[in-house]
Amino acid sequence: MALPSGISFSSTHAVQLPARFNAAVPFIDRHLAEGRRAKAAILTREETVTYAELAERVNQTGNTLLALGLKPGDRLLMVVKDCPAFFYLFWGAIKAGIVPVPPNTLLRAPDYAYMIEDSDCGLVVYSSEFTGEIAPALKQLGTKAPKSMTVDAFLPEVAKASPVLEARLAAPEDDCFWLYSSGSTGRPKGAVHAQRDMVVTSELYGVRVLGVTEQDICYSAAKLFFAYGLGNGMTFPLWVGGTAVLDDRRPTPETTFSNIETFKPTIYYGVPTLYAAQLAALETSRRDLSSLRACVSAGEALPGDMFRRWREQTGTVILDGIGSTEALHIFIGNRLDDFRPGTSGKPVPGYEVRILDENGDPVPRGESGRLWIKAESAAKYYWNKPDKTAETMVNGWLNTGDTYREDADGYFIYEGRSDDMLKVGGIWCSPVEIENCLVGHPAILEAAVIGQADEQALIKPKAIVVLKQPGDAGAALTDALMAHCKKTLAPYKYPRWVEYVPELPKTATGKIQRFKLRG
Ligand code: 3UK
Repeated sequence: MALPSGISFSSTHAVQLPARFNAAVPFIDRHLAEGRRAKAAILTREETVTYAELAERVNQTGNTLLALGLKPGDRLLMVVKDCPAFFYLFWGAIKAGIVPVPPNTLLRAPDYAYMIEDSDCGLVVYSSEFTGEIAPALKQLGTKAPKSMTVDAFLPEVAKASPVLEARLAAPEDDCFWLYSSGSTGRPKGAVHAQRDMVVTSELYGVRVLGVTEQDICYSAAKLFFAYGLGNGMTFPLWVGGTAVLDDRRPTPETTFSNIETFKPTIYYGVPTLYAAQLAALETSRRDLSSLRACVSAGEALPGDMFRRWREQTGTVILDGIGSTEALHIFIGNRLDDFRPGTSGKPVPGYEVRILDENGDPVPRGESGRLWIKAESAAKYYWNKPDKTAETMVNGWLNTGDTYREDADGYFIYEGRSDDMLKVGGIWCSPVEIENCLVGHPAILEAAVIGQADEQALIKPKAIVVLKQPGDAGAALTDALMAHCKKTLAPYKYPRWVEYVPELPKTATGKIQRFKLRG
């Protein structure tokens, strides 16, 4: 399909955009002029939203946000489940020049209190399911709390608003939306993305690697708040005039297979943990996955064995690719016509990649080093975090924090994080945060958390703890510690194993040496 008018890519895959631009025009409005008014943009178990309806809701939402007092440049924190209102809020804000910030919806009140304050947002809109975490976050902020509304209270206002909204034009490099990214220490960082970034990921990875077209029905088990899900389940289909399938439930083998059977998507996007559970389910029941032309995996490395078992069971390949919140989407990936199981594939055209040693020099091919990338879709900076920005974004290059090696044929092989961060089910997990939670339990003196492979070769947190009373060790305490973490932290962060030890290895300055425990 032709690119939207005024947008082109050079022979080196560099994007050219109009000097005055708003991303909502090519992703939303263009489809009306191109004859897709009656075409389904979104399918859910409850409703179908056409492109005409989507464009109208987006305009009404932009007008509602402006009427609520938000001004261009203000932030909208949207803690919204996967449903059409996510699209309305995200694009309505962007079209009106307001900056949407969709955080992870699995977090806890203190995380939201931090993000509300850090983003200095003018409004919080949240799905009523998350009231239990958002209400205490707002309460904790007292008089500093911004205005807030549930989606249920917001939508009737949208229905009353004018369906006409002029897009607020900006430079392609101007701030457009943020995504929070978490680090091993310290608070989550707001990665600030520009107007042009979604154009770059949708065209370079969506169209040129996956070959997404207007005929595709895209279904992402990874949620929209995740940069991965945002591309898979929203920007890629909207870029080509295709269709997105949304489901607000927690993805399980049952929900994902039943969605594939009902909506017949052509592309399915998952994470390794879910593929492992789906493979286990396929051993006992047959499911009809014949609509799929491709499956994609990201978030953590996909074990080669899972690639082979999935292909045997379903006849489709799983294209593993590495992306990040900062890069917005996948920058090294396998392709339908060029893949190697157990690797992340090859650089996506338009992305430059380098593997460097500790001195910043390129390593010889085959040797491992730190992966740096140069991306036109890269976040410009972290909000309010100049030190983190300077550490991660250097002369237009992005430090991924990953250790990689390039094999003799140019496939990139993931070798682990350069720091202690864990990827659990594709989502960041800070060992320090889990350790702090464990130490909050009355029985615990000290704790260290490391990643350990489960029986599927996927990484899960393991706690190694020193007790105040060594005699307390046992299955009952292990259960209590797991329950304590599930209740205090986002539930996926709880330790799956607890080992009791008399002491932890530490540096002279008292820092726990997690690498010694990894053994
Ligand atoms: C790790 C992988 C091995 C790696 C993401 C696709 O995961 C995404 O973004 P995050 O910011 O995390 C980034 C980090 O996750 N990782 C991601 N994919 C892989 N490691 N193999 C993989 N295939 O440490 C990376 O630095 O949460 C993934 C698209 C958009 C994304 N934001």
